[in-house]
Amino acid sequence: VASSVLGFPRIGANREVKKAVEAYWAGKISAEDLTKAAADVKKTSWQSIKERGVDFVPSGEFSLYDHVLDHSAAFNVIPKRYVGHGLSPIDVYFAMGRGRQADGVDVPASEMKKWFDSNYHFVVPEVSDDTEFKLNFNKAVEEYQEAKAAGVTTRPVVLGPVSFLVLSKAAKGAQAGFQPISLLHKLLPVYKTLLADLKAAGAEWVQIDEPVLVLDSAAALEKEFATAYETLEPVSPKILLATYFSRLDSNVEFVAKLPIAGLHIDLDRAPGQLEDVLNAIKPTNIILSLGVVSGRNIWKTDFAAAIKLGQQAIEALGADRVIIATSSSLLHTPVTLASENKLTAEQKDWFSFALEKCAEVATIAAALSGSQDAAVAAALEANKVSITKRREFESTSDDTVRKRVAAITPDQLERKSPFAVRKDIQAKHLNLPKFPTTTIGSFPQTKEIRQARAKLGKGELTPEQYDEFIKKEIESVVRFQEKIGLDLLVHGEPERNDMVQYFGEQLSGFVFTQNAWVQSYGSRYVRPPIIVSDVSRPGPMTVRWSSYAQSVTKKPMKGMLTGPVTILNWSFPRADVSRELQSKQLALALRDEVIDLEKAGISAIQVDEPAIREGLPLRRSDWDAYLKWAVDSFKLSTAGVTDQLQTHSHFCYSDFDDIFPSIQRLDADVISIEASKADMKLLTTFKQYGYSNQIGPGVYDIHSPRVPGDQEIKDRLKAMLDILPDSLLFVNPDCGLKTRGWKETEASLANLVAAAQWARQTYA
Ligand code: THG
Ligand code: ZN
Repeated sequence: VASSVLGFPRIGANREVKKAVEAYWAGKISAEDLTKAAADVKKTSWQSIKERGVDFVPSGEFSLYDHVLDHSAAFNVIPKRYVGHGLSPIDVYFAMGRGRQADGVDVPASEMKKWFDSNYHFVVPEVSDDTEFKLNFNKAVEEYQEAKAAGVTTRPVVLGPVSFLVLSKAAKGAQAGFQPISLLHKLLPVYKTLLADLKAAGAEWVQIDEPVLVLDSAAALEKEFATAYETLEPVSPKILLATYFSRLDSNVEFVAKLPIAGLHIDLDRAPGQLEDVLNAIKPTNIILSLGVVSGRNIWKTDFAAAIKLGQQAIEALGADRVIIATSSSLLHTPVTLASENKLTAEQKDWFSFALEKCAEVATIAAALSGSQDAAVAAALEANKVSITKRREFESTSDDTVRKRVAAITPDQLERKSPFAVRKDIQAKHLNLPKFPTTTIGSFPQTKEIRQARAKLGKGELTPEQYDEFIKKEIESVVRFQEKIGLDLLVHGEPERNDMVQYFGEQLSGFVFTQNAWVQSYGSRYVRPPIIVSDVSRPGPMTVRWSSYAQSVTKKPMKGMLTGPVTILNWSFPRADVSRELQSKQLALALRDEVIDLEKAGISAIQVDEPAIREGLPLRRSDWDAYLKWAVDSFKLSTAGVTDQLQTHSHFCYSDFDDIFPSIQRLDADVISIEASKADMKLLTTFKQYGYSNQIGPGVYDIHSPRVPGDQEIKDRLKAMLDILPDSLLFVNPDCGLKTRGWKETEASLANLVAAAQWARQTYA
């Protein structure tokens, strides 16, 4: 039984790659320096994976920005707007990822989308009938050779042609109704060259990722898969077809007929699929790679449970047809537990990060191979002890919280009166003008704010000094908003780092890491908190800051919270209880916070749920169950207030078509959405569904430093009012302002306020 890892984090144990990439952008290091920094990290990763006893070490999945973008650049899928500026290939690559505004070049970034149900974003390829695929470079071969020179023979990884096209979108100007997958026959010759070169370079195997195989939509792509793999197999190294994040379901029927040498399935997310898959591939020669070590979570693998699955596969297929693997790439886990110095020994014993997971697959494979090695026996024994201790810890629960969740009643999910009644009560109470202006919550996180937080961490500022600093920041943000003329104010969130981290730190049931960075997009990383036990709120989390902010102004102040579903999605969740239970516990903690905010005199509260869409299961048959508890959790957290309190929510990703009825069911008094990019199509959807509550479609895009002109904002408002009733419209930017500078924030918001004033006169 062999062992295998599907992919590895790119950042480097000390964030070397992130730092080098950002230094390159800042003009501080050369392209050669960047290549060298990346080469060092790759070499260390390959060697460390191999040292832990892994048979199939991945290469080629490393990236300076995003692996989907790497494929687009390699296949010449480069939108015209990036061409002809005289940029070097690496600068064209980065321009596609993050846009470029310098030396007379002004091109926006390509669209990013969430990678399946993860918090990782990929850069969406843009294709049309005009796309001229060619192989600009062969990263798979280059990194195979690079690893070989470092003494490691790897199994290169490429994203499969069907997934590449399914994840692509039609380029601007493509014919109406154009489907990217229609380009398969044009793209396959490029893959043929890529794979033939890989074989010529000596690669025995190649891992071809086709994650779209776990989607319902793949059922209609049987022909495309057959064409692709019948074309590629004759020239390719042996193909391991990798699927992950969900189950194959009936797609396994046609997958088993493909000319592939191996198939990888995710048994972390979908252990129930093993039997079906075994039955389907038993009559073939296909080797099965069992994804038993989670690539999405950080809990130590229960070896006994994994070995059981392995044995089941061995019984059906024989030991030489079974591989033990990570469930997906380890991209979604932090590099190593060795960098954590603040976790207790007990906590450290619960977890396993990427490097530790490499040792896990090797040990499980060795055990299944009948190894008599003393080190393997010791590792098995140690795992048994760790898992037993963790189970003991997990069996302790917070009875108060458990009972409270069990006692949730339907009336706790509903506001006292329907929206139509609440709306008038709130209008009187808040005294907001028509077309009220507001912002999404955060204001620029300046260098001074980040420095103050760092100083607090190092003990260079006392908590009292830090509090004074934050109060001053809040007061100045309030004065700024009054001066600009905004109606519903916010405190600006200077006290928060990452919002999920901020709330996790104030709740019990979470633990924190120092270095457990996970890539979100490009050079941006997050450090997800880890939920380890029942969640509760030891005390108010935001009341102090919100009520201070309210105390320095007569205008209404909006309280700012992150919703239960988003906190859950952007944390590493427990694996011993359901996501539903964790979400409800978070919801109760937030419910108490919302009630306390109202008691403290706050009259509007925003509970953000930007991750509600990304948490949607990949298989449609699982949607209803998720949406039920996700929406209920939001309602539970927000419905404990009086009718006069105005609840808000915000969604960063406007991909709502699938979940529209659930957005309505949230029953937030006001929602703000990212509509500035998606044009007006989204609003038409809202109208079609008859959305009845108030709505603030972003009137400008905050993801760019560009200042929108006031006429531009007026035009947007006009277009919105063609679709939505004027009594329901709020005026706001499309997301929080924390990544922006003050200068453009001031100019943009001034134009926003002017446009709202114009609308009040025009639509009086
Ligand atoms: N929090 C979390 N996940 C998220 C977002 C978030 N996922 C989606 C979206 N927002 C991603 N956006 C960002 C934006 C900025 C950063 C990360 C994700 C960022 N990170 C800093 C960096 O990489 O340098 C580190 C921040 C820190 O010090 O904590 O700027 O808002 N959980
Ligand atoms: Zn947002």
